[in-house]
Parts: sequence; C-alpha cells; structure tokens
Amino acid sequence: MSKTKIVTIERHILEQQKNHPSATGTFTGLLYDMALSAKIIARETTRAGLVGILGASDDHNVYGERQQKLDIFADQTIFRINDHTGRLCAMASEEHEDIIAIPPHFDTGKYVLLYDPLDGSSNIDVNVSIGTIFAVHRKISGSAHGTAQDILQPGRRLAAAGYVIYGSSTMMVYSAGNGVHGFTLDPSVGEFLLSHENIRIPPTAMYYSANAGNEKYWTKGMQKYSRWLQGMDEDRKPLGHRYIGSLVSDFHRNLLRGGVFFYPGDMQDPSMPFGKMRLMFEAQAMAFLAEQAGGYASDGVGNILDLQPYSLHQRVPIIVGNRDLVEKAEAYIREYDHDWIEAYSPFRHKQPTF
Ligand code: AHM
Ligand code: MG
Repeated sequence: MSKTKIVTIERHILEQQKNHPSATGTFTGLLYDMALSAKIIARETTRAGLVGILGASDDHNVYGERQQKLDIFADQTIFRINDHTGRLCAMASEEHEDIIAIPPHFDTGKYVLLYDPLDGSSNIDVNVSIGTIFAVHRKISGSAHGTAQDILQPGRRLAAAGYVIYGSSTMMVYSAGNGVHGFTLDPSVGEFLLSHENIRIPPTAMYYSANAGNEKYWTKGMQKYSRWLQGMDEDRKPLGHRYIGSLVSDFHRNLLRGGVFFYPGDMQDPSMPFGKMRLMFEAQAMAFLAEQAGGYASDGVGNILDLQPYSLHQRVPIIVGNRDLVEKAEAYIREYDHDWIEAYSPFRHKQPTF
C-alpha cells in the first residue's frame, strides 16, 4: 500500500495556518475561495466547446482588446465568491478599469485581491491552456474601504500569490511566503490534491520562452541575450525554445523544468518602452512565485518585487526564471541598452499620486 498522504488544498492551507498562531483563518478562507473559484472556472473552460459559450463578446477591456465570454464569466465568478466574505476591502481585475469596491451592504476586511481572471484568453478558441493569476496584499490604509494605496503596493509586500492553470489537468499553484505548492484537481471528487510540494526551480534550465516573432523590435542587448541562450556565438549547448503565448503555461513549465521567460521592453515606440505584461495582474504574482521557488524576476534593470507601482494597469518588462539566466539578461542590457534604460527609467521611478 502506498504510504503517500492524500492532502487536500484545504488541509494544506490549514496546516500552514498552524505556523501562525495569531492567524484568524481569514487568509486561509481567502485562499480556499480562490480554489473554489478555480473549480467553477475549470468546469466552464473544459465545457467551453460544448455549451456554445465560445466566441468574443462585444465588450472591450481597458486595453481595447476583445474580451472572450469566458473572461467575463471568470471575472464575475471570482468577484461573486469574494465580495461578501468580509475578508476583502477591495478587489482589482485586469478586466476592470478601476478598483472594484466591496458592495456597501457587505462587511469589509483586511486584504485586497488582484486578479487576471483568464490570462491568455486569445488561446481559448484554439484549445490551448489558459490560466487565472491572483495576488493578495494586506490593507495598509486606515480606510475601511480599500484605496489605491492598498492596491498599489510593491510585490515585495505580497501576502500571497498564485495561479490556476487550465491545461491537460487543472492545477492551482500558490505561495503564502512559505515555499510554492501545487495542487491538481481531481475532477471526479472536485478536490485539489497536493501533487507538487515545495516546488524549487531546477538549477539546470531546459527552456527559454519568448515571442521570437518580436525579435526585430528587441534591443541589441536582448537580441544578443537570445543568441547567447541559443549558444550561437560560443561553444555552449543551446536551451530548448518553448513558447505557448499563455503566461501561466509558459511560467509553469519553466518552473517545473527550469528556464527563463521574457517579454522585454523595447524601443519600437520610445514613449512606451515597457513591453506588454501588466505589473499588478501578471508580473508581481509571477515574480513572487519565482523568488519563492528559488528563482528571480527582473524588469531588465532590477527586481520586479521592489518596483513601486504607479498605476493599476501599468505595463512592465519581465524576465523571469532561473536566477543565473535572468541576471545574464540584466548584464546584456547594462552593456548594450543605454538608450533603452534611459527611456525606461522615468517609468521605473514614477510615483503614484495618492
Ligand atoms: P492577456 O492578458 O490579454 O490574455 O495577454 C497576456 C498574454 C500572456 O498570457 C502571454 O504571455 C502573452 O500575452 C503573449 O503575448 P504575445 O501574443 O504577444 O506573445
Ligand atoms: Mg493577462
């Protein structure tokens, strides 16, 4: 008989809570509610082709992109599970322009939740893995209702972050600052079971991941870095290239196999030198998880976790994965990309107005 313990996500979160004698269970409940949201969203993503929910809605999100119907479903599911629990004082979603207030007839709590309900949603119609990304900050303002000050905190202060991947199986991976743990959904019983305890990025990387179609826009430093990863100019074994175009999937694979993902800034439009990723909804959570798993995330200049956010929907360059590979990119940027660093610096140091 196998001696391996079967541990549900609920049990695991409760065990972790025991390490914090002063914990009230609020945080535990919040993480469990994310797992519940994930189960409901997973149910719909796996049935998407069957129930005619596929296809784009007429709505556009704040970036002018078409929202898929499942985006809206996922967004509303997470909101509706969390709005009335008394644990949160505000939420923010990639799909909403402004901070989402807790309805006035519900109690407010001491955390804020940020989420990208369905990341990589352009992949839905072609049956490629997508994901949900979430991050939790503690309230720091004196206000009962969450303010921009509570939401726009550096990633360094995150209380927890994680993602759900809707792939060949559904997994939830999270960290509350005590390592990174992964759970796989057993659809027959509807439970997330501990499948990947204390994930560490393997020291020897296997893959690099980037949208190589953008290479002509990359800075000289990033182009040279890409050649270095491919072992072009020296006698080095190249890394394999894997790119799904779904951050959660690309990050997850590299977390388990070792590697680096990058969506760098560029000089295509020097007034927007920061690439595509969103700091608050994508980069902070991934940076936190990477560091908890022994890796590192940089904007090309320094640690993403140390950036003071200035706006809810700001974008940020990201290079994330094995520390040595990320630092190598920083070194190339330092050597070759002075013009880019100069163009990006004002955004790096921009302060919020609250
Ligand atoms: P989304 O939030 O609009 O879904 O976009 C984010 C996605 C990421 O999942 C992925 O890493 C990236 O966009 C892919 O971008 P590209 O198509 O430019 O390679
Ligand atoms: Mg996204």
